[in-house]
Amino acid sequence: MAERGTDGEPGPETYESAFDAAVAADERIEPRDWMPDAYRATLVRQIAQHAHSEIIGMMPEANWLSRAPSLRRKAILMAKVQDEAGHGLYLYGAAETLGTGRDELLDKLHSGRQKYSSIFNYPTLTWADVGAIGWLVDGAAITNQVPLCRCSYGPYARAMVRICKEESFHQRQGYELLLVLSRGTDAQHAMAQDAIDRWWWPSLMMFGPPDDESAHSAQSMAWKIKRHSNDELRQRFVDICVPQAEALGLTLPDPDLRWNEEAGHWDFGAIDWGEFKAVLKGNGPCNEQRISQRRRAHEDGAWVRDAAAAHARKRQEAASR
Ligand code: BYC
Repeated sequence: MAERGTDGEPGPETYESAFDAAVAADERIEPRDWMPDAYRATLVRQIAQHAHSEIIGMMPEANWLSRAPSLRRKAILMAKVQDEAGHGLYLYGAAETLGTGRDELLDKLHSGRQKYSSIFNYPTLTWADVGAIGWLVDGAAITNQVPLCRCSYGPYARAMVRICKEESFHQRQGYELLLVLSRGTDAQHAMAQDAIDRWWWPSLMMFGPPDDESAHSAQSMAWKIKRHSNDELRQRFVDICVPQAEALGLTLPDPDLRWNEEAGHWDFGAIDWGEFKAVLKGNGPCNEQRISQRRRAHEDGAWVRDAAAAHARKRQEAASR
C-alpha cells in the first residue's frame, strides 16, 4: 500500500487505485496507509459503536454479580464482565489508530451522538438472563464478529481475533448455565424458558435492519469491512440456535419456525422492526438508565484518569532527566 508522505509524492488517483487494489487482493489496510475519508469514517462509526456496546454491555450482567448463586458462578461472571471491559479497550485502541481518541468517542456516546447495540437496553430480570445473554447475545456477537476477523482494516481485524476467542468462552458459560437450570427444578426450568422468551427476538435484532433497509451494508461489503449482509448472518444464527435450543430442552418463542428443506435453512417469523426502531430512538426499557449510569461512572472515574495522567507525566519527566 502507498503510504502518506513518501518521497516523490504520487497524485491522489495513485493512492486511490493502490487502496482499491489492496482491498481487491484481500490485503490489510494499515493505519499509515492512504484510505478514502469515507472508509475511515465508516470504520470509526462501526468500531465506536462496537466499543460502546462492550462497555454498556457490562451493565446488565454486572447487575447480577452480587447475587450470583455460588462462588463459582460469581467468579465466572466477574471474569466475563472484565473481558467486556478489555474488549472495549481493544476497540477504542483500534479507533485511535484512525485518528479518533477515546475522549471524543465517549463524549459522543454520553451525548447520544453515537449508538451502542440495541440489545443492552433490555433488563436482566432473573439469574437465567445471565445464561440467556451468554448463549444468545454472545452467540449472536460471535456469528457477527467471526467474519470481522477478516475485515480489511488490520487493527480492527486483529482486535476481533482476540475478542472472538473470549466470546466463545462467554457463549459456552451461558449455554452451560441454562443447561443446568433447564435440567433443574420445575421453577428453574421455567425461569430459563422465560429468559429465552424475552431475549430471543432482541437477539435477532442485533444483526441490524433487513438488508433492503441497511444504509451502510453495500458500501461496507464493497470495502470488505463487512463480509456478509445483516440478513445472511441473522439466518446463520437462527440455524445454529434451533438445534441448540432442542439440546437444552427449551423452546424458541416463534410459532413460525420451520425447516425449509429446499433452502436448507430454518424459516422464522416476522421481526418487530417497530420495536427495534423505538429502542434505537432511545425508547427501549433501559436506554435512560444505561446512559445515565455510564455518564455517572465516567464522572466518578475522573480522578483515576487524572492520577494515571499525572503518573505518566512523572515517569516521562524522570526518563528525560
Ligand atoms: N443496535 O446500515 P446498517 C457486544 C444502526 S455485541 C443499534 O445495517 P451497519 C457484546 C447502525 O449503526 C454488539 N444500532 O449498519 C456482546 C446504523 O446507524 P448509524 C456489538 C444498530 O453498521 C456480549 C443503522 O442502524 N457488536 O458488543 O452496516 C456482551 C443502519 O444499520 C443496530 C457490533 O457492534 C443494533 N443492533 O451494520 C457484551 C459488531 N443495528 O451508524 C458486548 C460490529 C444497526 O448510521 N458492528 N444499527 O447511525 C456491525 O457488524 C455492524 O455495525 C452492524 C450494523 C451489523 C451492527
